[in-house]
Amino acid sequence: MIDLRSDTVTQPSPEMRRAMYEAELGDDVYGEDPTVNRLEAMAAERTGKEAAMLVVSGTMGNLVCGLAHCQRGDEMIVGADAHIFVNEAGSVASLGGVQVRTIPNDERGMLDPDRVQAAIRPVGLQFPRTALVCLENTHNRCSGAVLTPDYTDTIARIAHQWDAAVHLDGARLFNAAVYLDVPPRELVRSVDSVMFCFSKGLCCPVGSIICGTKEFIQRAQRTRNTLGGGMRQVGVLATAALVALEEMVYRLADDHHNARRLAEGLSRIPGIILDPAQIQTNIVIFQVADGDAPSFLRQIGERGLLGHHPYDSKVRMVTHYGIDEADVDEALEIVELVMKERLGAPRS
Ligand code: TLP
Repeated sequence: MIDLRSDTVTQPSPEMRRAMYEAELGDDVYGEDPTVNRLEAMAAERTGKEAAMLVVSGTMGNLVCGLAHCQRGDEMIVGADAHIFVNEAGSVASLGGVQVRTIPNDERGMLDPDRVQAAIRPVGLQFPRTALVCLENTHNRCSGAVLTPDYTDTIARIAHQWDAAVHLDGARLFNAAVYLDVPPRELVRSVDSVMFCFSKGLCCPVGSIICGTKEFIQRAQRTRNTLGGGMRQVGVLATAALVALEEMVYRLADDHHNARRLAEGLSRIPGIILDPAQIQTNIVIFQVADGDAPSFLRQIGERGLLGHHPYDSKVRMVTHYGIDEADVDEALEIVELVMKERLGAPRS
């Protein structure tokens, strides 16, 4: 099976498994797990923030940050295609009483600065307080598009002018850093909090982390505990994340190369609609001309290739650790065969 559904399907590397066996452990709810403490210090250093806190998942990281920035009745601005809005079960609204206001994001995952400015509420008894603006880098539903540091600074300047905080869903922050060839701290220099995931392209089995000021992380620790997210000897997971930060970041360039190869090959197959120039990182989203993504996925699945159906008539394929050029070429052969069948052309 060539599994391109997501980079979440990655298996831990042999070094991670070894490190998990040997990790030095303590009770992290007492702040006594030395491996977690080392990981949190390293994550804070990599993002240029004062402190960090390990959480179970990206979803929990975004939620904890949303709850730590916002009070009940506050409003938070997010892009209409943001993972926070689309894929997190309405968590800040249901658990935090936070009103989510969406504005459109363009196909590169960007919010128009003028629209952000216009969406921020004036101060007044009748209005919710705009407490938070969220960005996503790389942008999942926009084919892994990358936001530059300058763009993020522009949005942060607007938000901060009106006393709103900025949170970055950086589930794939390191993909953006590798693509732009900048240190991750440059990408988050103007945001108040960032979440990034170890369990996507960085190949860990579990884990995400949030970073921000010391005061923010102290508040977030209370929120994480409220959600039942305090973990005990969680150094067994943190140690894999340390391996990820030290050894798995630079190989993301291979995933980007393979995604480019996949996108270029797909764009040459009749009936596949895709502009390969749009692919910057490891996510390839395309359309099948007849619009029936579910049956296309069924057909490629029967031949050993898995993709994901994010929405509409779209298909998503994600490259990751464990997928090499030969897998990409085999995936292309399968798609070509299936498309020939779908378009009714005789088999070659
Ligand atoms: N994304 C998953 C699915 O939920 C769609 C995937 O396969 O891509 N932010 C972004 C931008 C994400 O893409 C994801 C996961 C998350 C947050 C949530 O992370 P987890 O799955 O750890 O809760």
